[in-house]
Amino acid sequence: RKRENDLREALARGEFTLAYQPQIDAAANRICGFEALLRWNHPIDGPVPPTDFIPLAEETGLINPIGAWVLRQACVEAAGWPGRLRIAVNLSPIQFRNRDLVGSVQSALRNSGLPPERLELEITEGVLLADNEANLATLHELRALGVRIAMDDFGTGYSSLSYLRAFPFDKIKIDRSFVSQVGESLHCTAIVRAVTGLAASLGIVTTAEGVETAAQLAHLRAEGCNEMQGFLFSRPIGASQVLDLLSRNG
Ligand code: G
Ligand code: G
Ligand code: MN
Ligand code: NA
Repeated sequence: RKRENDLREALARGEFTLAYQPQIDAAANRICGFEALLRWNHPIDGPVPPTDFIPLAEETGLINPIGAWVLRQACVEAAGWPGRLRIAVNLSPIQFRNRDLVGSVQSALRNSGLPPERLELEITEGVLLADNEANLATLHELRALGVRIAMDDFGTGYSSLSYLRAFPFDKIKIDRSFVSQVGESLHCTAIVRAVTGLAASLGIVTTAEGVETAAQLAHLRAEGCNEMQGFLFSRPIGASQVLDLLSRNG
């Protein structure tokens, strides 16, 4: 398929960039980190949405070299940011089948000089599905490097609670589908309350994803959610805009 061949060439042709979306510490009301989001600018078709090309990259195994590039690039860019801002990088479950994952993370840290505690790896439930012992071992190896591990899209899987027993996550990202209706749907509000309460009692930080309105923010604050991410604060922005933003916000 044409798109597949294009994707194969995209890395070498330098068609990928990273966009960064700020994460805000709710108590301090300050940016505490950014999530790196992959962008592909196709030379003819223009920007291709990640929801289109990431599944293709996963099917073809191209997600491994692409994911290694994302780790390197995100760490290099974050190492140039002032202060102790964190950088969150999404990992595909497919990357866990690759024996080089831990090495890729290690070399991204070494080459960039980024302190490991400033790197956060976001994983989805697919990684721990079916009591995957090898993946669990990999998670522990990653943790041993000193990086942080976040559970992404929390609440959308089949047995998210069993994952919390299987691995001591540093952070839970409450899925946008709950956040979008917090304060409007009694069910969503109750779920957000339960997740933030559970996380707090386990010593796990919570981040709300997809915060779009001041009303959502107020409800999430009231429920004790620690960090906010969403269009209310900022869309994902380019690396140079990140530097502008940080120089303005001190
Ligand atoms: O902002 P956005 O449209 O970029 O993200 C769409 C989806 O693509 C999200 O589910 C996000 O987690 C995923 N995604 C974005 N960047 C990466 C990446 O570098 N690696 C992986 N595996 N997924 C990513
Ligand atoms: O799956 P993951 O959470 O990694 O992907 C983040 C995705 O959510 C990206 O596509 C990003 O652009 C998108 N996103 C970030 N903030 C918002 C928001 O406030 N509203 C909506 N609808 N999407 C958002
Ligand atoms: Mn994510
Ligand atoms: Na998510």
